[in-house]
Amino acid sequence: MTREALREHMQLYFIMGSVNCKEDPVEVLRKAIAGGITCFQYREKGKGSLQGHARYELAQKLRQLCMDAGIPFIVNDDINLAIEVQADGIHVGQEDEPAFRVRERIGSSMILGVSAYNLEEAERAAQEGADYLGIGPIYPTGTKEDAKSASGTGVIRLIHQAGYGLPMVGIGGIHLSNAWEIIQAGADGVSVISAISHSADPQAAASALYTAVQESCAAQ
Ligand code: 3NM
Repeated sequence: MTREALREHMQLYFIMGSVNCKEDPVEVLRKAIAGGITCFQYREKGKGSLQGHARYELAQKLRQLCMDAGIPFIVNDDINLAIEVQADGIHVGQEDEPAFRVRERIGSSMILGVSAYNLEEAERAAQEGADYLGIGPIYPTGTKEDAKSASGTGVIRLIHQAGYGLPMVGIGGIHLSNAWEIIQAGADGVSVISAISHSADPQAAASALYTAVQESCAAQ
């Protein structure tokens, strides 16, 4: 996939695992896709998360939905699982395996996403072969237990101005009310968990977020 095609896919990047869902994750993803998400990350993490075969089986089902919809399926952190289900990519945080090692393992055809909290981490990720950056937490979030303190949108501006040219999404505490400013700061899209997965109507939530991102991009 070209960098510009990947940039397009970053517009509304939905992330979840079974612990983030109030109903069957397969149904949540089906609805989110119907609402217009442009990328998906399977993040099966935290207390009560699926292990072993159940983890693999859910990954397979979600992978298939993404394939049918033509949106990238990214696996969080678990390289073996990503390879097993032939994911389109892998996403790693700063506490996971270093980006350059992951790149060595996955080769050049798989997408590599890296989380960064500040300019220094973003620069290292760019040097180590990241294809896109997830910058956060921008706002306070209750979804990630070990999340750092919220940085605000200034860090997105700094990284945008540094000119690495990598597609980038903001993450952490993003909802309909603040999606606009993430794009205005220079991100290519927004990445959310609870704004979609905890919604009573994941399709409507995704659709409204998608429209907000589109409108903010058009106003750039
Ligand atoms: N990573 P919500 S914040 C998975 O800062 C994740 O890298 C973050 O969930 C980071 O959209 C976060 O519900 C949680 O706030 C995002």
